[in-house]
Amino acid sequence: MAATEPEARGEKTYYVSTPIYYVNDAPHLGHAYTTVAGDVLTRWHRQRGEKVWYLTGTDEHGQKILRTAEAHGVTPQEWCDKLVEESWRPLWTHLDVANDDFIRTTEKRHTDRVQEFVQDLYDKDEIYKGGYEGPYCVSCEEYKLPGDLIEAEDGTQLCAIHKKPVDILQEENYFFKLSEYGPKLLAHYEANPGFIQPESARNEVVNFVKQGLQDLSISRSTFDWGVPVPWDPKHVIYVWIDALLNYATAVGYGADQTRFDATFPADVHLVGKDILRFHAIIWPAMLMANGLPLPGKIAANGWLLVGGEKMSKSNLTGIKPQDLTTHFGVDAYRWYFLRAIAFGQDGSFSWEDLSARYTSELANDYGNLASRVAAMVGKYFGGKLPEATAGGDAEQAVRDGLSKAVAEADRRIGEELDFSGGIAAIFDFVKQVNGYLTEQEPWKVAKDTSDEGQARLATILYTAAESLRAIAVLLNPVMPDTSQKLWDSLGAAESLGALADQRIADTATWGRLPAGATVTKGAVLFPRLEEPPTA
Ligand code: ME8
Repeated sequence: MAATEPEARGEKTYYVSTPIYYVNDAPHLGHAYTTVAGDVLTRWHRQRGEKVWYLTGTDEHGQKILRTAEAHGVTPQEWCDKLVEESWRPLWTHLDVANDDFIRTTEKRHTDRVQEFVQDLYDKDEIYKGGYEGPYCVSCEEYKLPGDLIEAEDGTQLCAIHKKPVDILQEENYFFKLSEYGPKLLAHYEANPGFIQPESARNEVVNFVKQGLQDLSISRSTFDWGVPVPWDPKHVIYVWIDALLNYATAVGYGADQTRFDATFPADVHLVGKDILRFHAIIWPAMLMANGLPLPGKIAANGWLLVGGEKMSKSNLTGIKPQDLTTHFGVDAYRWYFLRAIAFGQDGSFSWEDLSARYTSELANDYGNLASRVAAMVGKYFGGKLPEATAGGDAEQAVRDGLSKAVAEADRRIGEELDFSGGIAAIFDFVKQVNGYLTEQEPWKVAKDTSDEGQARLATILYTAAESLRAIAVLLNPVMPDTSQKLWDSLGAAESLGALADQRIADTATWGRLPAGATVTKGAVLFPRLEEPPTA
């Protein structure tokens, strides 16, 4: 463990959030993509020795949920309780997601504070009563602008995202003076170039704000499934205002000031492109209006596409993560989407690509390296890691390769949220170690029974095992179960302690595994794939 705990050093908690998902249906690959990315990011920062808070949860109010519950003949609360307990929480457990909290917007700890926040805005004259008529997409839970609509062949106006007809709503609502925040938001984007990631998302937001913002309707009076407006309970608070506030209420807003100050604002809000404007425009404006600090970064991931279309709950291309984990295992699943798709870009998923990468990179490159080294330490040294010499150029090249991989993975994953680049850097090192073994041919050196020959064999196998020690640590945020198996097979816990306590900064320090460590063959990391199920 680090000498001083992060709390004692007075450091701000590294706080990462996922969107809180609508519970109108069960989660699909798209939701899991964002949530696993956040899990890898937070696990990485934990291994840096930082204090971390990882928040996810569910968005349970609004018309979309209400209509779904009605269609199923249950109350919205009953519907949400069932979906959360039967589908959402179990999936995150299944995928090894180590979230620190799970907030539901129907919880009192949330609803009370949402009312306080909105009341504060009202008292500060940031909210007024007015009327509005316009096209509304229930799937987005959003009034649409003309540019957000497409026309069906029969002339019906459709939401461009959901391809579903919009409703024309006319309501007397409360409005937040969003239009006043355009210049302040633009100044913030300008002063903080990393605030919106990637660049394309940033440009989209900047252009949108430059066109001028309209005030935002923040209440609804035609249904009551929501948080009542405190000064006028015939209205409920617009589901998006309610939802965005989860990022504050979950970490003690209005309830535990010490905790709030140590955690808020989020360092990274992970979101999909669809909800970028809510997070990069409305949320910062709400915070500015109430004098609260703004988040560090809004990072938008691209779409997972199936057959060229965005995968979604409503268009029935939603594939369940469990369909894949049953076949490929949880770790390969976690690894695949981050490895194969540049974060921030759209990416197509295919069974064939996952299968091919599983076999070549996980089973052949990584799994075989681990099993070969364990087998050779077993065969030639009775399963005790031998004492090594410093070796020569070949060993120096491996040590240099490791230093490079650690620095690059730390920068890319820990700072830039470039998961595919960071994982590629680690796998380049895996390839390098494989290449080292192929060149050094320890199985041939083993035949030389002289002291020199045996010393050389010891050095080669130590170099490979020590490299695997580092690989286990570096891949732990991505594939925790596999890393644990490898850690156990290297006998590392006894000498180095728990895998979760290993620091990224120490990873490149050579010689940590002590001679004499017990190396066992352990479980096969990536078993050969079964034939794919036929449809
Ligand atoms: O928007 N590819 O919830 P939601 C990649 N409740 N990511 C995807 C995806 C896909 N095909 N489909 C979904 C909401 N996602 C609101 C959020 S936050 C205060 C309120 C991911 O259930 C992506 O992160 O519709 C997207 O933004 C989120 O799921 C939308 O989830």
